[in-house]
Amino acid sequence: MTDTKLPLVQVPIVDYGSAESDMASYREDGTNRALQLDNRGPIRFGDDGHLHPEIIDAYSRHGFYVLTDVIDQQELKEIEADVAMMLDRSPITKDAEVDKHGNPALGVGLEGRNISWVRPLSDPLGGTDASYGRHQAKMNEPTPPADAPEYVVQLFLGSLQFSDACLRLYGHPQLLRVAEAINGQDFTPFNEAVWVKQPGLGGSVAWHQDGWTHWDSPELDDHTHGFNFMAQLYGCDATNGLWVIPGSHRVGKIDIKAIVDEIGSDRLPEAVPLICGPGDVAMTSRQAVHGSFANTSSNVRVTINFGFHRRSSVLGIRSGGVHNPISVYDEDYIFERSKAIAWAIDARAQHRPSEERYVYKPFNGLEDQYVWGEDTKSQLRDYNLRDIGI
Ligand SMILES: O=C(O)CCC(=O)C(=O)O
Repeated sequence: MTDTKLPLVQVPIVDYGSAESDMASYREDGTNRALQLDNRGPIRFGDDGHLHPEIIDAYSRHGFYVLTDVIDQQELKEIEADVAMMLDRSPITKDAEVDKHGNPALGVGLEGRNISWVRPLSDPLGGTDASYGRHQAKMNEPTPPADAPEYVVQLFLGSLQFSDACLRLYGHPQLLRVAEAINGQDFTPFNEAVWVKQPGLGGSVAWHQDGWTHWDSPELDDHTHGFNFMAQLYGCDATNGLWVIPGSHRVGKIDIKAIVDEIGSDRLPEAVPLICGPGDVAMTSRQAVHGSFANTSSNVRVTINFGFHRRSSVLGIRSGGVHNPISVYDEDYIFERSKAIAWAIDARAQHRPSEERYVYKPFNGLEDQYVWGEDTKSQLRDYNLRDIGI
């Protein structure tokens, strides 16, 4: 079991039953193939200060990259403490208004979506129409342990309003330089979330590609629908982590259901798992086919997700309906939502004064107006109603 300070429900660990031996070989094979790819290593910049072209090239070819050792021990501890607090303050059960201490629960009274629950080891989305039907095929659902709770927390949305540590990570100067290299100096936010895949309980996320707006655009390229950073608190592997089909972000919209029907299982043969240690940060194209299996391992996986877009992919687009209400993403909408980046940079600079501070071009010269503090915190309330989903 991962050494964790998180308040987690303890249950006996179950496996995939009759599919377990196939799952075990699939995991082993996928892990070997993942580790042979040339898409992992520390963040490197060239002499010109730009992200090293080998990283851009490997990310562009595979649709994901594992940036190793990005987050130091101190920052991991701060993130862990905040995630522990968020779990501790979660509603005592789905739909409850109070936490286990009888206090008003985290997220109660907010308008935006903030906590997502799942039945243990289930796949709530595969084969449904949810999110424009992007989760096309149902995943195999192992039988949960007899004493499992009815629902477990799986996802916190709009997480920057709950966690200063996540906000500070969002302002990480080297990660923001990576975002700039992929999406340009005027990159925009997408959304932020914290995934908690609980040991022996966490549900699956059916195979999908994230975007829905630009698949038929003549300008569609490797980076059109943006990417997510996926920072790992404890690391992840083939049992509890995300799987990705390398190169699948380059070939347009894929008929995942047809593949699953043809092979007769959810073990997509070309997919590989993200193999990460604590403090590694994967970046994954939203266009790549990705998904995760139910967590039948004894290790919790906590991923701090935060995504970014190229401005030209979102400016003037009318979209939403998955992460945010349908809206026109005009200059004002994007500026308002991008304030979170400006506050994150300032929060980080105050907390780590000796670190270089990232200069975010759309707010260059406005830094004095976006100072993080107790009074600005309230401005993040429900900020995710303005997520920029495409
Ligand atoms: O982390 C996971 O298991 C799922 C993440 C995912 O599907 C996403 O961020 O789009």
